[in-house]
Amino acid sequence: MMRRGSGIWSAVSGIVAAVAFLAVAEALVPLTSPGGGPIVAVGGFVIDVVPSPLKEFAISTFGENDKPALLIGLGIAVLVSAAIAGILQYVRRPLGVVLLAFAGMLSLLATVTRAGAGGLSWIPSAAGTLAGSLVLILLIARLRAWVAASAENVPRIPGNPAAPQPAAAVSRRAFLRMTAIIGATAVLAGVGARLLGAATSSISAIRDELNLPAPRTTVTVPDGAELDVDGLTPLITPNADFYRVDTALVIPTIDPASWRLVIDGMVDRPLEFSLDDLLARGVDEYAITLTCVSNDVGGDLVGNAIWTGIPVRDLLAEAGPRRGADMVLSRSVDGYSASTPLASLTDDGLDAILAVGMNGEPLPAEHGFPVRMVVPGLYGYVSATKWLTRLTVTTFADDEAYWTPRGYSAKAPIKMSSRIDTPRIGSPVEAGTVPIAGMAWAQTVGIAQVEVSIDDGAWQQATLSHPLSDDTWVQWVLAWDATPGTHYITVRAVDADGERQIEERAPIYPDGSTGWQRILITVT
Ligand SMILES: Nc1nc2c(c(=O)[nH]1)N[C@H]1C(S)=C(S)[C@@H](COP(=O)(O)O)O[C@H]1N2
Ligand SMILES: [Mo]
Repeated sequence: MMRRGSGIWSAVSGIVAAVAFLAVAEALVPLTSPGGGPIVAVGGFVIDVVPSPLKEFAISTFGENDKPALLIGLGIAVLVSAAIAGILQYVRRPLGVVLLAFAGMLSLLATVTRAGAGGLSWIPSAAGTLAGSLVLILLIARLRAWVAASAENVPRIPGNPAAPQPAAAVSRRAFLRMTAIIGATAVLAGVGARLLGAATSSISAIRDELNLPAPRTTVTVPDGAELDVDGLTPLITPNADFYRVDTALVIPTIDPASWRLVIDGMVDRPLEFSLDDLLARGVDEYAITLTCVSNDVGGDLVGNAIWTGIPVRDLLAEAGPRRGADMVLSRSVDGYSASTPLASLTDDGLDAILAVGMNGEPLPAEHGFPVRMVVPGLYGYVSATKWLTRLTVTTFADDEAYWTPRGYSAKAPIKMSSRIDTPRIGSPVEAGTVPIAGMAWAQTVGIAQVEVSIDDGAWQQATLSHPLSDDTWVQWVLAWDATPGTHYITVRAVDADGERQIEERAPIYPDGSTGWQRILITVT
């Protein structure tokens, strides 16, 4: 039986109980599970179980904001379930506590099964469940007392029929005061714990202070490598603008002093390296264009950086891969993994590297600090493991990477593509000579030609920038005599082997998109 108002107040009690749960849990996280508490674990769990098409949708809809969007969605789910738990507890004890304990159990499971979870990582969820249940029981008991008191037939004060019944007023005040105190304390404690955690995780300061050795060889951008066209993507993508794609809800923080790389599996000599071990070998610069398999035709999940690193082949040669191995499973501290053909990592002609620097700085945290892999010509998800911690030499038959059971191809070379950066759809241009310009890439092979067609007319040769290397994209430009009206512009590329970019559209799933980009432009 619910009375007017008691529904809302029981929902509020549920929400206050959930806030108490989260505050107690998050306050214990720094002490017990530095890899992340219930929020991070549940979010990570959702990311891992969400079907691939939904994940594609999230990346294409929210882009770089896919993680905040997930957190907001989770937050709404928690609020709604908490309100339901409150109402349930009011209507039928102890159903609300049962629901809360069930949610706590799920968060505990998500926390202890997370990669890198320690022996104490169950504590925040367990303590949170205890605190939340206690708050829920207390608040709902007070609420019931208030409702019961209001229902009692106490004689009204003569002459003032509107004055509340004394017993009801007392129990009402008791409920509201307790709700406010617990709610405020929980919010303060939760926020305080977060701030304290942020202040003590000084990885960004350590990163800023890390001095990489000077590279033995550097990449210089030759004259003519960069075209000067308004609206054209720069040849080298600044770190701040570099696309980011990963499954990490919070960026892993790794202390470079305790970081180790293990090489194991089918090798004669398992090896372990510290960051100093790697840096002492000497570093060189490599220009490599990274591409995400989720990059659709005309998309921007592609970026070009000058990476500082060391060749993977040298390390593998010391470990001595055994006969029969054909894959290296690279693993991140957060449980992510990628399957890279062993041959791509041992090939003398291919600069597969462990990168420690990006455009002259230590790797930014979101791009894999302190060490990630970069392999020219392979999509990021099968090669570019960030926050790298282990290379296991194995076989495609025996092992699979994060995305493989989720339907993506175990092997995925980057498909040649070309893109129009300017003019842009939705931005009309004035009639006259208009530069059409963009980027084209066919990593490891190189781009030989870019062709542009206006209104499906004859293909015209665009002028190419001088390529930095076969592993990077090139810029292209074509002067167009634009006449008023609407026009279609189509672009396609030819690689250095004489292969033409595939015209037929293919979706991202399962191994990358194909198709020529065709845009409609208005000329005024
Ligand atoms: N640890 C980890 N590494 C990862 C991923 C990931 O989810 N986790 N995503 C991969 C994918 S799909 C791509 S495209 C590249 C993107 O690298 P960036 O974020 O530095 O651009 O990282 C790869 N490395
Ligand atoms: Mo990707």
